[in-house]
Amino acid sequence: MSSQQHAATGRQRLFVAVLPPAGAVAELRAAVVPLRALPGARSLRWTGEAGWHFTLAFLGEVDEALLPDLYARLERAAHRSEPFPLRVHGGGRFDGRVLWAGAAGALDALRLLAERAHAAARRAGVPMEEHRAYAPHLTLARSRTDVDLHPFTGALEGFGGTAWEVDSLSLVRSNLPVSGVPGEQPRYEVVRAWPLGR
Ligand code: 3AM
Repeated sequence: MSSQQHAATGRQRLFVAVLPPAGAVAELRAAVVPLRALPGARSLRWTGEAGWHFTLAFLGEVDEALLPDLYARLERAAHRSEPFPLRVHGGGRFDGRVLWAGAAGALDALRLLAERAHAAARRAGVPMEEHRAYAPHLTLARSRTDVDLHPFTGALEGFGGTAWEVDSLSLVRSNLPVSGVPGEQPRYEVVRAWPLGR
């Protein structure tokens, strides 16, 4: 979506996420290369590594009038959480539709940060869906139809990335494609990021 459209609609599609650093992305990229050569890989829509993230809370279309309060509350949520270690580890799937890489490390801290981000958005007036059990995942590929993702999750089983220190919380805008080209991906843009801890 262009900035002109943002101005016209006064709404932005947003989510809160933890972004892996370049080193973690490079390791995961190397692990994903053989997956993309597996039978059936071509029928999946693979996410671009520039947009790889662990979603903490999906906010949907947010009225821009809510943004100042949302920023303030997310900043406070970030300050309440101390930095914690995380690494990309293994993988899984949501049915036959979504293939993802998993996480290991201080998952309780990640979960707590997700809860705080969710609560911050709700208190800022964003109509949030009920907070479901948080499943840490980094989406690698999606399918429009149910497919057997076991070969892909199996290939990811042994993968364990190097840990890094999660030290910031990011608010990301998802610019949906307007080209009409089938399979085109949304473009993600970090709107703001706040450091964890004090
Ligand atoms: O990359 P992941 O899978 O973590 O799936 C969407 C993506 O998450 C998710 O928000 C992230 C950025 O688009 N998403 C999109 N629509 C959603 C919805 N209605 C949603 N999550 C929950 N409810």
